[in-house]
Amino acid sequence: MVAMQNLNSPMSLSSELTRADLEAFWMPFTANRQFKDNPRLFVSAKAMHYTTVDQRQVLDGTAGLWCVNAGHCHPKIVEAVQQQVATLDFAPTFQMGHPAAFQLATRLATLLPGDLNHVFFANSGSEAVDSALKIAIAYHRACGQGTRQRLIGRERGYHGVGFGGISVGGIGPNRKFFGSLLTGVDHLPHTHNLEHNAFSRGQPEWGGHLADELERIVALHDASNIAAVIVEPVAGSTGVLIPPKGYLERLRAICDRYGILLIFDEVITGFGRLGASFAADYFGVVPDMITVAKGITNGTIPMGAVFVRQQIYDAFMQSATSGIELFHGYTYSGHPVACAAALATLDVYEQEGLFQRARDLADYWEEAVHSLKGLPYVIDTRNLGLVAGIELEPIPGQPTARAFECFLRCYQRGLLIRTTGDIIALSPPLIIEKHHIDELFGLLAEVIRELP
Ligand code: PXG
Repeated sequence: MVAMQNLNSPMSLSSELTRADLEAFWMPFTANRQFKDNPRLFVSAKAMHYTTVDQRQVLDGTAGLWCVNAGHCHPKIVEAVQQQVATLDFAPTFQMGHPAAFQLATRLATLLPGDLNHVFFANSGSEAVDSALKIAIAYHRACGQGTRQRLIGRERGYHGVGFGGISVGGIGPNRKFFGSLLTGVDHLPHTHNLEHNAFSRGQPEWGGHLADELERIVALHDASNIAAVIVEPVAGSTGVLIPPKGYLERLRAICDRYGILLIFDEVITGFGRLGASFAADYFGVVPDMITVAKGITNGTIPMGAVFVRQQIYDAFMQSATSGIELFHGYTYSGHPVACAAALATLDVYEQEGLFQRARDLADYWEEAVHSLKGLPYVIDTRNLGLVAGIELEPIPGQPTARAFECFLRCYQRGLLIRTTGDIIALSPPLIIEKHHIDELFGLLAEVIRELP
């Protein structure tokens, strides 16, 4: 038995785990062999910090994976989960129900923009996205427009890992290993352009016209064949791509012109990340559906959801002759423990004014982000709400290596960042204080300066 302290890992000193103990878990989106040779393990968390297995504090610059908006182990959420699991551990929502699912949907409806007022529950962002795509196609059929089946995503879009999500998604490696995917999918061009927009503060000036590419796709296929367009209002996973001014408005206008549904995937922008309930509110552009996950339960219990407009729900209720209107759902749709977590999370967001807090801190955050301009290898800094992207010049012939080295060094120095390609993405819990922001960017600047 090889004790972890004998491995080449300064982070595993107090672990009881052996190298062999790490073998069975096939880790998601991870370089398994590399990680297991040099593991990084968290054992607890509180508010803004993780504690590592060797009892070091790590400042959370990423809210876990964009989900812990109210900070870690919030006592009110912990208590709500504990109570619920001891009271009603599970109840089916197929032809049965329990109060918390209805309460949560009603509560969410009050938070939603426009006439989005119905909620379909799933368990992850991926499931929420696949649900939304299925609802879009079935909706048009219910309206007597069953030829509208094509789906339009965007290059560099991330919509989870279901077959629907990777089909409309625009990330090469997420697609190339998995066969023919969904048919009938087109992609808008992405909007990222350093030549025009490097070091933009907030929304970039250049690129609104890229939404007009949708007109080209409509001309090619005819609107009568197109069901929906899905985009992240701010793309997260591919490196914090902020929508150019006017872009989302133009997408909305074109969708309206041709009767195409517009879906915002707000899995990372939902629940306060930009300083408003949803990106739809922040940008003042109301889509026909919104997909969420992550922050809906503060990351505590898995949950995803699709929010739909009144007219979409009505189309199903009016068209079905009788019986089940939508042949879709998950065993855990509206799981009681997830509902309890979400209700408590919404209470905390409201009582602590966290969305407003994010809005109030956004200027301070922006200054801190752009203070990195001029450091070695930094070719772009960008920000919106409490999100930042810092793009590093790749090492020639070794894309991703420089940012990953930065990630490892930050972790060793007590800071959790997230990297994608050669881009650092930051999205802290919304409870972050100014001194944490100073600490975060101070550490990051030091690490970047010391990069080989
Ligand atoms: N849509 C969007 C916009 C997302 O960001 C999903 C769907 C899928 O959610 P699930 O719950 O199925 O994972 C996501 C997930 C990162 C990172 O570092 C982002 C996500 C997941 C893991 C890492 O950017 N987003």
